[in-house]
Amino acid sequence: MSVDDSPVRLQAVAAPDQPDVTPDLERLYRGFEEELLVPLWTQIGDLMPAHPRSQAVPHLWKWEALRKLAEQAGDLVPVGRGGERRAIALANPALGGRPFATPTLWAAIQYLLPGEDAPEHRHTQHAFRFVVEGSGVWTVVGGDPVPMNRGDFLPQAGWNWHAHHNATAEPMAWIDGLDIPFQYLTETQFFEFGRDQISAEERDTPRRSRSERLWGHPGLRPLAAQHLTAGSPLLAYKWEFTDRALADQLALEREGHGGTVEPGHAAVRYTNPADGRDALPTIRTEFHRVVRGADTAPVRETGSSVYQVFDGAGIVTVGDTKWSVTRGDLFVVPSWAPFSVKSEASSTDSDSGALDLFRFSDSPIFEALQLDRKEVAR
Ligand code: GTQ
Ligand code: FE2
Repeated sequence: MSVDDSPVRLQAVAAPDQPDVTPDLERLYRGFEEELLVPLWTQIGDLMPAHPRSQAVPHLWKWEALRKLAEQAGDLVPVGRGGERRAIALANPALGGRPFATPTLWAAIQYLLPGEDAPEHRHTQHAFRFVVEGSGVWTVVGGDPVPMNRGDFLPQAGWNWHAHHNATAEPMAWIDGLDIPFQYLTETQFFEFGRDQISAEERDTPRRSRSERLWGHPGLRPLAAQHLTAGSPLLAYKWEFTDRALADQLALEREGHGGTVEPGHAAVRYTNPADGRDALPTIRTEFHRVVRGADTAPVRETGSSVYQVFDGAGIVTVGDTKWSVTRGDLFVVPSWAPFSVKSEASSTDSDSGALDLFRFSDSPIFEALQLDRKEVAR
């Protein structure tokens, strides 16, 4: 990730721990170049830094700007076979113009007009949807139509067939998160087109998916269910449950029974009800609520995150960068960059009085490889 694509041009340099720059040394370095060899001593600072030095930079995308451009794309760009999705990705300004929010994570706004279908396909990339506003689209995963409403989180592990279907008279926007950059870098991707049209039954618009009816009961595992595929069998985590979990944590804290990660900061992780692990194999997903006036301790972690403001407003600090954020805004926290927030009222918000943040990260990858590290300053 930190190795750039241009061939290495070896420079003999004068430095205290380096040999004198002589014609012999120059010849040695030209010899290395001809044989495509690179000596460690010229690269060690970049290849083996004392701590992660991310190529990605902190960056903020304002929801209003994204939404407006997605609407324009809706007017001008059809959705169909080939392009597959009207999804517009966040491109970190330090990642060479690639559609990568971070070195491992894809984040995009997707937009579907009334009556439109995004055709069926499947891929090894693990994915999710998160809804910050609107409703009316059903994502059909493995033949199961799953409604999408504000606050809902919908994981969809790799290799599941999926299509999206707008069954209402309103356009809808939502965000997608995928591990596209990670699989691009590790060269592990497969992709297949599905049917051009989904069936009439798959165009159903139930209030709850079959997956929720089977797996969506806290602490109750269906005995009949075989769950053999990767990732969560529960295809939607509805807002009412997330909201209640966070409200309960804060109420417990007020009553003196703990429950929060730090004062005024409630948080949950979306987990797989079949095994208690992350809802997706490569992507961790969380929801954080910081009550108005509270701030969080600066944290830095290996691996990168993308956040979306779900509600409220506040000040976000990532390393030396500070932003005012409001509903829908998306921002990136690079590996090992210290991150903290302060929940503050803004002139425009009309909310519950807390800063609500949806977060996704690549932590499961690094936990599996025992490369996870975390420091909390406070
Ligand atoms: O909705 O299936 O943003 O396959 C990128 C790739 C969305 C999707 C994206 C995808 C999808
Ligand atoms: Fe897809």
